[in-house]
Amino acid sequence: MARQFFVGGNFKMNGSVESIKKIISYLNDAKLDPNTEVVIAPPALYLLLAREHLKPGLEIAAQNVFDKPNGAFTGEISVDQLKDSNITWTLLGHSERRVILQEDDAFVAAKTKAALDGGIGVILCCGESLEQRESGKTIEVVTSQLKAVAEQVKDWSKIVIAYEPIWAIGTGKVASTEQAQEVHAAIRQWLKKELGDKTAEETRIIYGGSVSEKNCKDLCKQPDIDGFLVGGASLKPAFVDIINSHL
Ligand code: G2H
Repeated sequence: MARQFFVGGNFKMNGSVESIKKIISYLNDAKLDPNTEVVIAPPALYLLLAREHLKPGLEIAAQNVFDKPNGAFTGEISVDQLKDSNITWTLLGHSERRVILQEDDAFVAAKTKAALDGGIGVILCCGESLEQRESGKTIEVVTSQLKAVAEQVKDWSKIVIAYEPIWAIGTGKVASTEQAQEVHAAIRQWLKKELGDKTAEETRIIYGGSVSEKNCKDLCKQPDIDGFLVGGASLKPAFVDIINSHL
């Protein structure tokens, strides 16, 4: 079965009530490729607003979720609270959280397991720094980030892997189609070896890092690129062109 194209919009810590409503009404009115699965990730404060205004069929992701059930965890949001609010996905392991908030592989894995156990889909981010790329460690870094999750999670059917080279995030420096395809193919090989043919065949591996309406067309032609995680451009009308990159 062909993998369904998946485009996520990561708003990061951007937006206001007004601007998020505006982006959503633009998406609601746009003609979107019906074969693309679309998920937007506004800041936590605006998740309910987004769910209230976004049309059915388009889904919403949190940018993070905690690995413990409801309780005394100031500042965190639980899987149950996401479900209660009709939020069906979460991003996890974004490099901005790994680097700035110092989240390690084990914590990302624990949160992934908690989300999946509670029925929330996970857009699981991985990626290497420029220094790691230049020292030839890209595949080793990316697969060790994924291995931490594989140690706790055997069913990957609700995981979408987002490969996001850190050096390409928000820099305007996109990985070349060859560089991206090479890592995506290596991730698929790793899935095959560690989790079997079916998981390797069916898991979506999307690319993130300065994706724009200009570079998406070439990237999406690569055999192992199954969609995009879009940051800056998801706040602009160009997001629709990226969703429709196959048309
Ligand atoms: C990578 C990406 C979205 P941008 O972080 O996750 O952001 O498209 O701005 O590089």
